[in-house]
Amino acid sequence: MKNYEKRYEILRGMLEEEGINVDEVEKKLKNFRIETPSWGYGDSGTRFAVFKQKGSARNIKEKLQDAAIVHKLTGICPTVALHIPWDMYDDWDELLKYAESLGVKPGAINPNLFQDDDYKLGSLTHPDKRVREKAIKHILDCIEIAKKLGSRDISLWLADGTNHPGQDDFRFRKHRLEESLKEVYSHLEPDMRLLIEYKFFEPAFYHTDIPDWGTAIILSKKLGDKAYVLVDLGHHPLGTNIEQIVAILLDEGKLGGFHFNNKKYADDDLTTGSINPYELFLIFNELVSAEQDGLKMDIAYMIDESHNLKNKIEEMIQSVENIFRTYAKALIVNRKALRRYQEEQDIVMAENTLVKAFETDVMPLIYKVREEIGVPLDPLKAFRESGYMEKVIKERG
Ligand code: LRH
Ligand code: MN
Ligand code: MN
Repeated sequence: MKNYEKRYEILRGMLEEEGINVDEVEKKLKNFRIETPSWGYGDSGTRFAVFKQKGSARNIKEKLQDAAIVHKLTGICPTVALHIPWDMYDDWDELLKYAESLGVKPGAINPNLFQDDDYKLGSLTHPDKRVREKAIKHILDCIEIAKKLGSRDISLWLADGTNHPGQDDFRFRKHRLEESLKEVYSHLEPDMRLLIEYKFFEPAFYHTDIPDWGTAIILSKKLGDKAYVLVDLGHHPLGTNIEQIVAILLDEGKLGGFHFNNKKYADDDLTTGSINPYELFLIFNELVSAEQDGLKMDIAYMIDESHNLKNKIEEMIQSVENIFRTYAKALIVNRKALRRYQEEQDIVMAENTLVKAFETDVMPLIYKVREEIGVPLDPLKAFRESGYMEKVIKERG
């Protein structure tokens, strides 16, 4: 890897032969940013147990420290999503300064409307107005926190739903949701955005109030220009064509962001790209294609994972690597050839054009970019050699 130059020259030559502007690809890679989640650095678990790891972050400051080392080693993760009240703090100005001193900043603010007994039957959709008002108030508090921290996005996921047919009225709940969201939306600052995250099941097992992208886009269209849809890769039924959803949302100008992770069965929150890397590639293929076609888009690329077995910081770096590498692969798709094969209805060659990019080893491009932005060529190795984990295990006990 140290002498990657030869591999780089060969790859560059091959890509240029295909008419791909390698300087442009490298520029795009340098500008790419991924947000990591505070909750990915703390101890988490399954429904059955929480597994504690030595040295894992115990509070928001320690989570920011871990996010900062990920950014230092990768160069592309300068912001950290916060979850409120998990990351509640009494002096936001001080926290912001602390984050900046580490070289990172708070990113999306995620209101938590799923861990209070009051929300057993719903939050923004709850039959009781008093509970709905409490949920709205929590989101408004989050908007205030976002203002203090300079965060633009409020990322909203609701656990609302029912477990039993007949438990509540679908349409009434929809009306309550629309009314509550309207109230929240009216408090956004002009440059703020509301990202509406859908999920088809869990924790409710009969119906969920925002089960899919269709419901999320209807809500965001009714609300207005500051409301967008957030796609969490783990939130679909098995077999769903996520890349098509991405394409439709892009075409409608309503894709606001991603929660990256990977699933095998349910909302598994596993390492991004670890179970179905080709799906991740096809998603990025839609993003790059839309961008090259000049579509207006402003997308928050965020990771939403809980790391239970692997070392949390290592799994975060691994996820960032997988996302970055997959983006690079999508950037080298020969789009002119693809379009031509589509027009000629040459299905085999059209498909092979995608597969060729997916199977190309793009690491030399990534090494080049890393060298130029001054980060280690191999962030995971650098992390293991840094002594960071040993240090925090001592400090955090
Ligand atoms: C729900 C979800 C949502 C939450 C996060 C912790 O499954 O994806 O984004 O905020 O997990
Ligand atoms: Mn999510
Ligand atoms: Mn999830």
